[in-house]
Amino acid sequence: MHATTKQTYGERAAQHPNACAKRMLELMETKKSNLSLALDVTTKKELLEIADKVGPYICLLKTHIDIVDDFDQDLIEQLLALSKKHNFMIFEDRKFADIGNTVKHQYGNGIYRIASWSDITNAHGVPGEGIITGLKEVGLPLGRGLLLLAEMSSKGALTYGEYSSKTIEMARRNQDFVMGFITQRRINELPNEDFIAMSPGVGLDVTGDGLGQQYRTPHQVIVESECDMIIVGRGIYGKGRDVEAEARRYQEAGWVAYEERIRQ
Ligand code: 5BU
Repeated sequence: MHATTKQTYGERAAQHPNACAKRMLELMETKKSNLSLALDVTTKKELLEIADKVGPYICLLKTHIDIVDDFDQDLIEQLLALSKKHNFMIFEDRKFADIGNTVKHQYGNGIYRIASWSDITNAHGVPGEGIITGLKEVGLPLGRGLLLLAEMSSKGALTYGEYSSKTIEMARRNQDFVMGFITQRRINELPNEDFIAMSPGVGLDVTGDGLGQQYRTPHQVIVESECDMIIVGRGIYGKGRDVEAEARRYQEAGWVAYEERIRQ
């Protein structure tokens, strides 16, 4: 077991050198939530309604802003207001994957201006370290944080072995901006390192979605794989589900698993 796995989120926050990671861990501790909602809906109305319902239970709202048909600046303003009302951070799951100069503009410009509102975003290591340098130029002055994609949840993903190890090395060299990983298991940490491990592909009722997604339970993710945060989408807002009841259920499951882990 890694050293940070046994520490509380609060203990880790107190000594974390990365400002965005520190804020994230503090929020998880005070709100008693390691649940992130992956809100993949395609209308502004649904996005805002579900975010308002689930807000009290989550520490992080994960968006795919480019799938919203009626996106406008008002959506961003309302989303930011909800993040203040319910005290959650925002993570645009943009998965940048181009050269430094291009991602810099994709992050800061265009109609979405992601860096202006999203606390956290993420990137693939495929293009090499320039992708971090480019994103950092825009994000670091704004106090933003970056996650690298170390491992994906989908069947047949190519993110393993040497690819994942090299991604981790890139993160190590950029700890001022890289705050953690999207991963299926906690990454081996060196002493004095603390990367937040966030894991998508979480569900309590089904094991897949017929399109390659693979689900594990909060217990598998938090206790067995030693990740810090569960990212749950359709398990909460899928067809016929009581959104609020499901959010509460996943928050509890994630927190119970975390308490079991730090007691070990
Ligand atoms: P779901 O409805 O719980 O399956 O949604 C999972 C979300 O996490 C969805 O927004 C994906 O884009 C995202 N995701 C993922 O499922 N697997 C990964 O490896 C990565 C992101 Br990276």
